[in-house]
Amino acid sequence: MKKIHYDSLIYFNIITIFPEIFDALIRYGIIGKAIQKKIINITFLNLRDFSQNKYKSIDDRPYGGGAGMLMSFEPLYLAIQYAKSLFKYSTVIYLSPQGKIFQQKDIKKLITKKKIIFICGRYEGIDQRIIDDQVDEEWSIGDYILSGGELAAMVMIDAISRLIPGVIKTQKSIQEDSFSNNLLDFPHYTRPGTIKEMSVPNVLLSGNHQKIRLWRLQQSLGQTWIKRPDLLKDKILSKEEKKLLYDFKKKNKKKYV
Ligand code: 21W
Repeated sequence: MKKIHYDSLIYFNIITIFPEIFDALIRYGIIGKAIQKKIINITFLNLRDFSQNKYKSIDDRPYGGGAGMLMSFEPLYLAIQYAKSLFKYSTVIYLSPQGKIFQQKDIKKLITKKKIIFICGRYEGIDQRIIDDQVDEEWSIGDYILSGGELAAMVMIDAISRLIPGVIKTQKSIQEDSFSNNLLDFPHYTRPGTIKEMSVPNVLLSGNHQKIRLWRLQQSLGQTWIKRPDLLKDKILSKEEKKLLYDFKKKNKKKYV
């Protein structure tokens, strides 16, 4: 095997009370491989190690009262300072339901950052003064309630890492990924050719690559129109794409209109 050197190394530093949760991300699959290959680097700071009291507590009561706890100010502040000293010129990201919703198009900008510190909140969140004074960007992964920021950090790290050269084998599979062209994927088929009287579309067996390309593009446009019409609203279609979608709609009129 040829060894290739990538200098596009990106450093993710994660501040969390549950570093073990990240085993799911760092031990398996594409991200696990990328860490082994040293294309990406992930380190953890366990917030409990920064607790100054004898109980090692990392939660505290909110001023103003009410249900639920907050993360203690001091350990979190100390952890951030330590992370910043280890990884100079880092971007500090706080994962929270109040953040901007993370989308594929946001990765372009995030990938230019060489060092990112993720703060994973637990309980009801963190002191606002840390957000105001220490956090550069606040991100959410969607409108649903999670138990903390760890899953969100894993989602962002996974999505960002996939676009780093060398993490995924071929640039082609990145290009062909759903969302890179703002369309849903086309249907895929593998062996057997026929099962329970369901057969693979003939065009895929034709060997005619131009025809196959057009069929797949038409399916992508059609499936997007059926399942995610919101994605088509912002998309400018070429003449060819307009025709393909028009024909798809005509063929599927009875089924969907
Ligand atoms: C969820 C903490 C809800 C606090 C209104 C006023 C990080 C997350 C998280 C969490 C609340 C992300 C309330 C999508 C997420 C995260 C923990 C607030 C009561 N509501 N992206 N008070 N969803 N969530 N709960 O939950 O840390 S990124």
